Amino acid sequence: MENKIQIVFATGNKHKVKEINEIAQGSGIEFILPPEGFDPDENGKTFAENSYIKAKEASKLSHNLSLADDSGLCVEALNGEPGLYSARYAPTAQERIDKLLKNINDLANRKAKFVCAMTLVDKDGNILNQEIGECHGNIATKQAGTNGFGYDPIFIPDGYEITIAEMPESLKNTISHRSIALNKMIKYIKEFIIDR
Ligand code: ITT
Repeated sequence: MENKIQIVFATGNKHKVKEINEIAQGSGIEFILPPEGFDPDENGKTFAENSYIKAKEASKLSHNLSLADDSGLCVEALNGEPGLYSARYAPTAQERIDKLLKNINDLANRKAKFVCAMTLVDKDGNILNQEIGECHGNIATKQAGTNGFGYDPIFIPDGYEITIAEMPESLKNTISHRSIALNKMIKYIKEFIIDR
């Protein structure tokens, strides 16, 4: 059996862990949830800063290499909103979608991007590497599909005519902001940690 190295993935969002383990298949890395009590104060001013806050908190609890992602949807016509506040834009996932569709209602410019910043820290919380991934597209006029999570039902990536929630998850995982950032991070982990 393949001997995998384990890295804590500092999140409370189970969809993210599922996605990153699918993206990381064959890399020799397994991402595991942080220990109980993981509850970081995400008060950073950028995606990168928040990903560092989460990774550092997970390394403090687990004494293990830890990776975190902070991500969100930035809508051009709404000055980048909900952006850093994507998870806190409204109380539930459906209310967040409804609010975004209402706010963008009659705006012609529907351009948007998903952004994912990742930070990898060592067992003492020192930053080893940071990466960014972006996925550009447009906000749909109405929601469609049930795959994925969050704003996937209203985001149509460039080059496609369906929302991410209408795609098989295997396709999302080849084009998403998270897969772009993670593939760069995996390259770093292989070169500087596994093959060192
Ligand atoms: P953790 O902080 O515990 O990792 P979270 O869901 O709160 O979990 P973020 O603070 O990074 O994560 O917020 C990201 C939000 O942005 C997330 O809740 C979704 O609403 C949205 N989002 C991020 N990536 C997404 C994706 O791949 N598809 C759809 N929505 C996404």
